Amino acid sequence: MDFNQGCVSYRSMPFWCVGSPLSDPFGGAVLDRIDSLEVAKLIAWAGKAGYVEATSFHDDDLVPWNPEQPEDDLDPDSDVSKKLHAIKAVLDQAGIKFHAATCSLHGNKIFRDGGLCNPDPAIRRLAAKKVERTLRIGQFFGAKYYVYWVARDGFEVPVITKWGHVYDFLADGLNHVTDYIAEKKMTNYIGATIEPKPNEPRGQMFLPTSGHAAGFIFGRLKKPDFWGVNPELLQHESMALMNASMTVAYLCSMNKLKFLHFGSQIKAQFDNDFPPLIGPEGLKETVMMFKTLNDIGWKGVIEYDCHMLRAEGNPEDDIACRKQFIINCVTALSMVLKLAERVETPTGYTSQSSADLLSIRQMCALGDIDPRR
Ligand code: 3MF
Ligand code: MG
Repeated sequence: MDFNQGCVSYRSMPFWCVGSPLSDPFGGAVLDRIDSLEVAKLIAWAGKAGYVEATSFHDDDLVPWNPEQPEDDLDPDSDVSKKLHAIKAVLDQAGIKFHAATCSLHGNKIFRDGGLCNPDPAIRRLAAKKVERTLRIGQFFGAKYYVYWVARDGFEVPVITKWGHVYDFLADGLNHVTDYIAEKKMTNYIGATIEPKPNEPRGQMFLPTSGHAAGFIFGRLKKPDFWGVNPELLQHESMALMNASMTVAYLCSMNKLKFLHFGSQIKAQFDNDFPPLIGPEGLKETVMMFKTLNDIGWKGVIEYDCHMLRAEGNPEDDIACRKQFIINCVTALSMVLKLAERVETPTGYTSQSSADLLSIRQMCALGDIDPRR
């Protein structure tokens, strides 16, 4: 069953959001890490309760990776295969769809200087093998998309960066995705996406914005029609002071908005990953983004990509707070859809500001305001 409301076909809640232990650069984990099967059970609970229809994952969210055994998933007797089957059984039983598979090229310290763009060719080969394994895992689950998030593919010290080569490394790494899908005749994938992000606490990324990502697809990839962008809004684009309505409209104009990562963010800060509508700002921009999508007639998947606040992680009951986090995310989306529906494009307005104020009155259902009293 699809959600199918407004511009949203279905809602996806990824493993990494539900499983997150809520650490950040200056604070360790608040919650214990829970096993991937436990995360699967929480997502299955959310599916059965009618909160979400799909999920996504990094390979490392589901099963450990051993660089010495890059094809352990192909052995049906391996622990990895058994675990993948157990996770699939739990989610299939709840009717959860698999939206996207992402290869984690950020978690393991081997990739500390990048994955697909690592200056060391041996690490780039290892990354390619890990991508292949992730594509096979995605095929097993019937994932619809492969996602390349820029992760650690960026630079800290420009003077030593191989500027003449990094974008060739990136094109090779991404073209390998479509080559492998074709070679193995994988039919589950309907597309692949680039997820741009401007920076990590240290380091600037090679594809910082949706504009960079879209340009790279047209300019450097062998199968530009297969590729699109999944912007993370408000978060990633807000880090670079971009506006969400403009980002989705720009991508839609090129038929490149495949789906959306959804959460909230304070402008110009490092990735806050607030749940949608949570935090001190972003309400108006979020509502206007959905109004823009409605105006354009885009319809697609909204995938949450956020974390509960550190303050509300409850180490005494790390299941209950995770359930509440899921409920908060989906409640926020339903609120936004309703608010966006209320806003009409004004005609015959006296000024742009008066049009803007009228839209806020509509959004907040304020009715007429008499400014004299
Ligand atoms: C980081 C992200 C990533 C990507 C994920 C899937 C950990 O800011 O947004 O989540 O969304 O790798 O592509
Ligand atoms: Mg994301």
